[in-house]
Amino acid sequence: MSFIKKNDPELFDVMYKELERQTENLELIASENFVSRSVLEAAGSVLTNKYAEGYPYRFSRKTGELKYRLYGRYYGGCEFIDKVEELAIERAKEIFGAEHVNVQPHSGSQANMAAYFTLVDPGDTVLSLELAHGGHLTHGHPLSFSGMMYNIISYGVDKETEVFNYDEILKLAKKHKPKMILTGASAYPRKIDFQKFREIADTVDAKLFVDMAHIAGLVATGEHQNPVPYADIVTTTTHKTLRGPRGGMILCTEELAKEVDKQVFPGTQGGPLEHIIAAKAAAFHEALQDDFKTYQKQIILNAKALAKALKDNGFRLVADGTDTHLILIDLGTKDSGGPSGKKMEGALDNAGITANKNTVPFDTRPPFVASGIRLGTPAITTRGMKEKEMKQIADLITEVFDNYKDKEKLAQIKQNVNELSAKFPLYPDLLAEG
Ligand code: DSN
Repeated sequence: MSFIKKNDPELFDVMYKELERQTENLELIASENFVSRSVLEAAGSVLTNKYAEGYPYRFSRKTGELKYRLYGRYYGGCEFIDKVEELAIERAKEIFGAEHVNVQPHSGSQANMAAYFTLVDPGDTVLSLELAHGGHLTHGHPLSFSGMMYNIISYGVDKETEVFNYDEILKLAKKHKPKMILTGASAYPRKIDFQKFREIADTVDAKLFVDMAHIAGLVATGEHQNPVPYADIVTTTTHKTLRGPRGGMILCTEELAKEVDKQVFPGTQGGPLEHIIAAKAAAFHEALQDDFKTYQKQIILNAKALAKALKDNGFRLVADGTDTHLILIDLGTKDSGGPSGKKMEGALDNAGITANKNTVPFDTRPPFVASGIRLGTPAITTRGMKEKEMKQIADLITEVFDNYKDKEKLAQIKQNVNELSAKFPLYPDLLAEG
């Protein structure tokens, strides 16, 4: 950041403070991660200068076949940009075994919008996961385009087990006859059976759309069932377990390729962010290496170890634990006397532990207060932490819970948090530039 430091100290100051925050704190937000220097370099490269509306390929008018470099761009000078985007596409296809990939969505929400536009028409019925049971805004929240444009019928988790009851989802599908079924979650700690969802979709002749944003890294290395063989369209972000830059991506069948591409550009976006697409290519290269498998395995080992230690310390976990990267602590209702999700998030922040409040299934509090805390292990696993540190982190979280009103105590806990973080250096050369 030496140029910003020299030319714009005001901006440098806050950027450097954010670097310190990421370095010193414990990052437990389940959807965040720390990218490699290669990904950072690509995201901060001259590729940001280039307009490249269109694609590095065109569908042949005669056969419909997709061909690379047939002047699918609306601007000149795209010969190297084309190669960058091809690399990202081909690597993503190899990782997930997809017939067609669009790497241009600027975000997960935009990828989801293009998927809806491809598969359903305004007013159509969509069976989708309830936000309070782990779904995402774009899965049908009334204030999102998805809730505004479609007739959303929500399914949730079973009240007893807090996991999906596929028989109940089938019943809902038979009753409402949706044109599309959507699954994938932002706060569901257990594995999802995409094959079962396909069977349900086939029973009612619906399309299946899977948003695998949270688990894409686990899917990439076989730690979670791959939705690609089962879904008509799969979307993902690239910055969560997949550990790439902030962005989105769509994977689909050859049959839907043309329509998906049309709905991304010009349907919902203009010029692609080619520097981010280069960073996606860099991350996909990393995802194809052997050590990425080790990393994804450790994410789950860490999540299981953290879940066990939290349970041993007396916390109740939604769905009784995890088999992914994510844990949802139920802090109890207002009457049980503990902090709300909002208060616990604030107390954790004061202790240098970053996490987010989250509703739990059948929550009695509104989403901005919530009764849960969502935790995830992708970022701390990237730092090199293992099962031993998970026990320490569970104890630190427990101390915060027990002292959530005591600012002084929280400041003391923060010192222990910072000591633990310091043992696992992050971006040391960037820090040295300060
Ligand atoms: N905001 C994301 C998350 O934290 O899960 C969802 O895309």
